Amino acid sequence: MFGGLRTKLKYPNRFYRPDTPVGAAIYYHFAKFITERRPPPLPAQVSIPKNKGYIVSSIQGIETLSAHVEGIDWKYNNPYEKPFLRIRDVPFDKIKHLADQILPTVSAYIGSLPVLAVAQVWKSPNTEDIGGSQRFHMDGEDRRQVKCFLPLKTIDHDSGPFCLLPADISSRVFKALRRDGHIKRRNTKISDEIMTRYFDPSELVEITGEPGTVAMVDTCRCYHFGSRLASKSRLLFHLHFFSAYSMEMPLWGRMFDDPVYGAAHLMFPVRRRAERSRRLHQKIL
Ligand SMILES: O=C(O)CCC(=O)C(=O)O
Ligand SMILES: [Fe+2]
Repeated sequence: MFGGLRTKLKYPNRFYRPDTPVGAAIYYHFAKFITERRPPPLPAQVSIPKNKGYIVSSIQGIETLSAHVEGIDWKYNNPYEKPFLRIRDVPFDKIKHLADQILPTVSAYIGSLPVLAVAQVWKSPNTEDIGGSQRFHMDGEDRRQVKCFLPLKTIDHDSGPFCLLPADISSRVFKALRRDGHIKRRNTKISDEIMTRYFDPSELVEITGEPGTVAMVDTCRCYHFGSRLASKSRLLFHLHFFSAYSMEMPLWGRMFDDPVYGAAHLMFPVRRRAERSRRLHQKIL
């Protein structure tokens, strides 16, 4: 019984998640204040503009994943999967060379050491319209986070691409939606019928590209959707980073018992959490 209470206090977001930009910022600074402080992040060559909340850049070495991806058995459906978005974890040693290239950018943007929450291959058949993340929403894990999308085969307009509204536009839309009583939280899914009243079609950004492209997107600050009905399927590699002060992280009791990753980045799997969620990659980078 006390074990359960202790876990809840460690992960307060399990009973209350402050899912507004202000609420998320307050939580972030609180968690930062009570957890250990770390050296500032390394300077990055590619930076994500704060006002836009996303950038599309290039990356080396994605082809090293080909053999792994070809070997994936997509038949088995695990309970965490959505029918319109099939997900398979990739072992960390197979993706370290990709994480290495992305890390300085993510770290500079988030403003703390990032945690790699997942490294996965995503396959979207784009044959079903179910809802969920196929509708406009923002994510609720943190004040800022970065999701990286790396095409494993060409993604174009007809592959159900990930689409976003830049952070400045999303902020304007969020305030207007809240003012008009449509939503209270960032993560609420919104129909196109309502959403399209609040932005101009020219403001929507479609994330397309060849293998070798990487889109880094703050999904907590940019409205987005993906895997919608389309004539082609979509295959990509996905890396998800949040801050060390994310609501997904324990407030205390972290286990710093694993090797140091890179010069300024500490890595530790938060084992109990990782085991519980079956996310094997949760490391502080
Ligand atoms: O299927 C997609 O591209 C959307 C996924 C999504 O909402 C997310 O990664 O947060
Ligand atoms: Fe999302």
